Formats: sequence, C-alpha cells, structure tokens
Amino acid sequence: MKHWDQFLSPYKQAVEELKVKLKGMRKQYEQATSHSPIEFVTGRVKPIASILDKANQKGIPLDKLETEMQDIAGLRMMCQFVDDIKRVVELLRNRNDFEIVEERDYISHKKVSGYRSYHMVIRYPVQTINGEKKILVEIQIRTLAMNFWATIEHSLNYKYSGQFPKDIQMRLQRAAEAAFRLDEEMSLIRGEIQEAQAFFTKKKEQ
Ligand code: 0O2
Repeated sequence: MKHWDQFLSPYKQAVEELKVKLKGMRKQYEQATSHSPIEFVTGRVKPIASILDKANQKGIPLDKLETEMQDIAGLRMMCQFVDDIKRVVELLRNRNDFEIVEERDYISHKKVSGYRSYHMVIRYPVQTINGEKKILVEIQIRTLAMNFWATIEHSLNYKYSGQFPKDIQMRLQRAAEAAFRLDEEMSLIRGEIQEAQAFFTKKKEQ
C-alpha cells in the first residue's frame, strides 16, 4: 500500500496542478467576458483496482505502468459545442508547460461503441523533493452531450463487465447517434444561445 501511495503521489500532484491550470483558462474567458470554449473541468487519478484491471487486460507488466499506461492521471474538459473542442485543442497545443505525446481524435473517427471524444496525451513535469518527474497524463476533451453518453455507457460497462447484451448495445449506439444529432442541432443555434448567455451575464452584473 505504501508502495502505491508513493507511486501515485506524483500523479495526484499532476492532476491537482492541471485542474488549477485548466480551470484558470476558463476563468480568463470569464474575466474577458467572452464565450468560454471550456464549460467545466474535472480530474481524477485512476483507482488502484482499475489500474490493475487495465494492466491485466492489456498485458502491461506492473513495472512498465509509468510508460505504458497513459491515463493513470486523467483530466476532462467539457465544452458546449463541437467547434469549441478545436479551440481547446489549439489552446493546449500553444501551452509550454507540457509536451504533447499523442493525440487521438475519436470525434472524426468514433469508436465502434459509439464513443466520441478528443484525447490528448501529454508529458507533464512535476517538481518533487527528488527533482523533476515527468508524468503521462490523458486529457479528454468532449462536449456535454458526448460526456452524458460516455458517463452512462461507462457505468453500464461496469454492470455488464464490458459484455453488453445485443439489444443494450444497439440502444447505446442509437443513443450515441442521438447525442451526435443533439450536438449538431446545438451548433446550428449556437449564435442564439451565446446571445442569450451574454444577455444573462450582463443582467446578473447589474
Ligand atoms: P476510466 O478511468 O474508467 O475512464 P482502451 O482503454 O483500450 O479503449 P487506450 O489505449 O487506453 O484504449 O486509450 P483510449 O481509448 O484513448 O482511452 C481510454 C479511456 O477513454 C477510457 O479509460 C475511457 O475513459 C475512455 N473511453 C474509451 N473508449 C470508451 C468507450 O467506448 N466508452 C466510454 N464510456 N469511455 C471510453 P478507461 O480505461 O475506461 O478508464
């Protein structure tokens, strides 16, 4: 247990630091009173049981976790509109406090399950008492609709241990399709939504 605490400690630090930094990006948009492409940010360190399950499933030896499991530290950035995702990706590419290792675009190429999201794997430097340690962190960028679908599918996945009955699988694919259409529809009325939001923000300030 002590070993896990030690192993996970820089991951916890990376998640905490990145939460502050990425939430800070949203704050800056708020201060500039311009539409924020970031709606909210969450972060977590993968629970030990999930690390062990995934290592087992993917045949990753435990002494290779650091280099082969990219999502022990995970951040999620939720956006209102699909177009916001591109802006967030650009914002992340322009930062110089980490290095991008890999990008996976499951929006242009959705997964068979119906999953859509943009994944960016970064190498993030954490300062420790023993010097700098570079940690792999996965940032998932998705719309609220993509997040709604993924969250529910993920909990069902636990229930069925990844083996969905055929009808549930089909319904989930239909739900993914509906989430996709919802995103499209929202994009079409984006101008209206943003005008209304600007109106309410002004009203709150009065
Ligand atoms: P958690 O912490 O429970 O969310 P793989 O795991 O084989 O899919 P890989 O190489 O690890 O692939 O990387 P990938 O697919 O880029 O990222 C894995 C993470 O993306 C998953 O983490 C999920 O968070 C998310 N994800 C990927 N596919 C799906 C999907 O079909 N449905 C949902 N709901 N989420 C998905 P974990 O490992 O599930 O961990």
